[in-house]
Amino acid sequence: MGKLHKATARACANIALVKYWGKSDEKLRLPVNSSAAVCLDKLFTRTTVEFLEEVGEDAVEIKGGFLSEAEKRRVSQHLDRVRALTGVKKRAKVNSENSFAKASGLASSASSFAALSLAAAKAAGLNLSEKELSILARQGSGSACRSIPGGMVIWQKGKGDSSSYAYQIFYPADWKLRILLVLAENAGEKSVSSSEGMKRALTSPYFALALKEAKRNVLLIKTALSKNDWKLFGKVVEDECFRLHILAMTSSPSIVYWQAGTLNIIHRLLLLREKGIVGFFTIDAGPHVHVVCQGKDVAGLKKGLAGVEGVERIVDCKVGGKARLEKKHLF
Ligand code: 2P0
Repeated sequence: MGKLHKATARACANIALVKYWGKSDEKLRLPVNSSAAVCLDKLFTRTTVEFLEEVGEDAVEIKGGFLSEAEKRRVSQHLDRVRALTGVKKRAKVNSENSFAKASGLASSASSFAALSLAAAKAAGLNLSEKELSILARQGSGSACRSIPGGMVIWQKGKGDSSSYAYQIFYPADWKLRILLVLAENAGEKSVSSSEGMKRALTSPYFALALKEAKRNVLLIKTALSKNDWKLFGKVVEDECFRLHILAMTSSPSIVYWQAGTLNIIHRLLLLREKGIVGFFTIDAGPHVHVVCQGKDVAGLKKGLAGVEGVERIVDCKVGGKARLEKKHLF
């Protein structure tokens, strides 16, 4: 066991290009299919962890936010995983801050559990490899495993706990990839959590077909990246967006994550595309639209999307880096 000390980590959120929407093992958070994602530099979480001398309850806080008892318990359970790896019995103090609002489909659990995993492992004196960290983060929240390597990533489904993790993959540099996060109005806190949504996905009559499509789309996106095929890349991204939302809408009870603004944004993007301004849409478990585009189209897209009804604001992201330790602590 290494020396205990205070540690702070920072991790980016990520937006799925091939979606994770169903588990084969809920406890270990093993997915039914491999997925792909890209990390977002403007959306990140910073977390400080310190294992204190005394025993008792963990003290978990989020700056400028509120955590329910269930959320605090989920953090404690994650700290238990780190304690089990090290033999550390002490309770921890955890402080976190997000660069963005929690929930409403902004993938805060991905950046949160990635930052928590790195900070807690370091604070407990563990030096884990990127793969080991990705596995640990996955156990806390599935999509968090993709925030560990950073960049463009594949989360391979694997055959079990030790082979289900994310790794970085190449994407063509000449795309100068950007992600415009177009925030839709009336988001609020999302009504159905991703974990619940994934359970319900199994009730959709289209589940088996959707799973087959997901497997095909992972292969197709790898092909698009290796062959520098932007059009194919975009086709897969949008097909995957619809795949998730078809599953959600046809679950029992059904889930509709979209708001009026969501559909307005899609239609405007299709119109702009006809004029040669290309941005591909993808939507997570919320109403906001992530527009994946090349650097050359950013100005045209921002201008074209600005006046759309139901749009709150646009966050212009570059591809985010890997989870890393920071010297400045939150307490
Ligand atoms: C994804 N989402 O691939 C999909 C698409 C949201 C929509 O992964 O239950 O918070 O903690 O493993 O990782 C969000 O789900 O779910 C998610 P848990 P998680 O990004």
